[in-house]
Parts: sequence; C-alpha cells; structure tokens
Amino acid sequence: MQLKKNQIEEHNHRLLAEHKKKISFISSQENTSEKIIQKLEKFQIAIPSWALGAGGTRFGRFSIGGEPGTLEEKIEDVGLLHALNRSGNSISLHIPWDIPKNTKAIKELAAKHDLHFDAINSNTFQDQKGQPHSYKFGSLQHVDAKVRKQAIQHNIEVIKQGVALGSKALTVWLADGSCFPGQLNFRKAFQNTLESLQEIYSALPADWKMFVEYKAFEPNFYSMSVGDWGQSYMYASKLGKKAYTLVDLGHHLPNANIEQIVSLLLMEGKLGGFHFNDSKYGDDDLTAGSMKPYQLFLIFNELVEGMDAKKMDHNSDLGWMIDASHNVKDPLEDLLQSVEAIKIAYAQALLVDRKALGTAQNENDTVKCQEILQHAFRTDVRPLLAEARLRSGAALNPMQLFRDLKIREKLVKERGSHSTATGL
Ligand SMILES: [Mn+2]
Repeated sequence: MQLKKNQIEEHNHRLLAEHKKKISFISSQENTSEKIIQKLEKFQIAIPSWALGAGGTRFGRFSIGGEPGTLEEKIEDVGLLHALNRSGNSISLHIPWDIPKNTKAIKELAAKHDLHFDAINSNTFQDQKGQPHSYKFGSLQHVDAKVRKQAIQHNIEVIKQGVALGSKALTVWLADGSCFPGQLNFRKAFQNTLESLQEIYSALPADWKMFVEYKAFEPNFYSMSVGDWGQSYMYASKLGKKAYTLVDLGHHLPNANIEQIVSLLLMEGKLGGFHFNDSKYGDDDLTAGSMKPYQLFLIFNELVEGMDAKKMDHNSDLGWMIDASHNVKDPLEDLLQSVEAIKIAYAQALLVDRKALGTAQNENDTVKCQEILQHAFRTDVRPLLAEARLRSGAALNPMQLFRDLKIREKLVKERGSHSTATGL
C-alpha cells in the first residue's frame, strides 16, 4: 500500500495549531533552532531489509502478521516509513536473503518510493542450501582454504549485486571465532581473515567503502575474529583507505564507553558508520534510545563535534543504519520509534553550546561542562523534528497517523496473518 498525499495533509492540518505553539516556544528559547531544523530535514537513516518482519530469539518467533514476504513488499514497507517521516530514504539489503530477480524493476520500484540502496550486507554466518562447504567453523578465518575461497566469492558476488543496485558500500560482519580455549590459533585466524578481506577489498569499485563490523561475543563465546573496535581498526588500517570500522551499538561488552571509541575512530578517519539499536545486557537489538537515550545523545555529541572539526557532511560522510530485531512490537512502529530517537539525539547534540563547552573544558569547570551537556539533553527538541517533517511533506506525528490509518490491519488483510519476511 502507498500513502496518499492528502492523508498526510489532513493529518497535519488537524495537528497544526498545537504544533505551532510548541515550535514557537522552542524557537524563542533556542536561537539555533532554524539551523537545526534544516539539518534535521537532510538527515536520513537507512532501514534494514531484515528488520521489517518479526524477529525471534533462539527459543522461537511470534508472527505479527502482514509481514513483507518479498523484496518488493519490503521496499513498499520502507516506502511507507519514508512517506510518514521523510527520514529514511534508503534500504540496506542482505544477500542472499534479498537477491533481486529483476534488478531494473527493483530499482524502479525503489525510485517510485524515493528510495535508493544503502550498504549491502554479505552473509557467511549461516549455510545456504546446496552450499559445498560449511561455515560451522568460520568463513574468512577458516583453516581450510576452500571454505575461505567460497566466502570470498560470496562477498564478491554481493559487491556485484550492490553495483547493479547502486549501493556504495559493503558491510562485512563475521560470526567467525571460537567457542573454546585452544580451538583456534588467534594469529593464524587473524592472518587468514586479513588475507580474505584483502581479496574482497581488491574487488571493491573505486567509489565504494568497506565496513568491517565488530562484535564482542556471539555466536562464538570464547573469541571473535573481529571482536572489538581495535581489531576492526587493525583490519581497516591494513586494508586501505576504502576500509572503515562499523560500530553496532549492541556489539560491546557491558558499559563500554562507546562515545570515546567513536570520537577516536572519527579522529583517525576510520569511522565508517553505525548500526543503531539499544540494549540492556548484550546484543539485545532493541529500539534505539529505548534503554539508554543519554548514551545515544553522548555518542551524537562526539559525532557532531568530530564531524564539524573535519568539516564533514553530517548526512552523507558516515553510514547511518538501523540494525534491530522486533520480537514484541510491530516492526514498522518500532522503526518509527528508532528513527525518532536517533534524530532526537542528533538534534540535542546540535543544540550543545560548543563554544561554551570548550571554554568550560579549558577551565576544568566540570560542573559547567555537565550543565551544558544536560541542558541540551533535557531540552524537548521534538517540535524541531516535527517542523522538519512538516517542511518535507511528512506527517507531524508519524506514529499517530500510522495507527489512525490502520496500516498494519491493512497489511494483514493484503498479505495474510502468517506471512514471513524472508531470511528470518
Ligand atoms: Mn549490526
């Protein structure tokens, strides 16, 4: 289904008077409001194709109904989200879950929804039907060169798919590692992984990036071959200037100072982008900002400061992607919430008085530093986000419109209550 322009206009008309009160209040309080609204309008977050259906845990999966069963339906769902908030103009595909049968038709469908294709993801963490060699003991790190070759070939194939779709980046997340002490020679595993990545890197088009994602644990529980930002940074540095570290917020050990990691990677020119989600314990893949909104703000605080120091384009110089799983919420509502939370954190970071913070830091005025940060964090910036949406033709309140229009009920009617999103 597709939203009609007048459905959004009618919704906005109903909420306009109330919105005007709120936006004029914050604009009178914060003199950078106009600049922030303009930046918010430009800021786009990629939606992952694998997060449009119900996720699951290793214990089971509960269908939510109306899930997109084909790539075409996934594109329609991302198109719906984009029509509601004008904040997610791209889709991140996962191969082999989303191999297009007709690339030209898929590109046209995406364009019809004002969408393009963001980073494309390879998959060597599970065996596919008919695959000659198993990834049970790793892929790019494997002790057997035949397995490594197969995994390299897969990644090169994914690059080809991405080129055809107009993607500009390959995300490599490796499940490789070991579950028990002594199982693996760490140094050999690193060398094998590096050599494999080098082969993939040499197949990258000139204007592409490679994102090397790290993860502390799971599915392997003793070691991971790209276990933390330091290891990812080693690979990315050895590979070359097209290779970057990708930070997935859920891939750290508890209480890691992610904002510091982000700041230093950015300083070194090696931060590629993000997979946003939130967590309480591990890789929980919960809605961005649902558990630790202050941490999300502190990350954006470092990002904005670091990107401005390097005169980077906030929207296009880093990859902004969501990587979440929805077990109890409607995936589309969850994604609306995540996008909102990410943009709130971004707007609050833009609100930080950089000059005053710099002065307070130089004077070792710790109290003032906290006051400045928390002033921004405690400011209700939601009217700025709403104003940015209004100006770009989106809904003042996307969640309310999603519910008022009974979108999920309509999707269930269209696709049935037991449809399963591919790949899950
Ligand atoms: Mn991820």
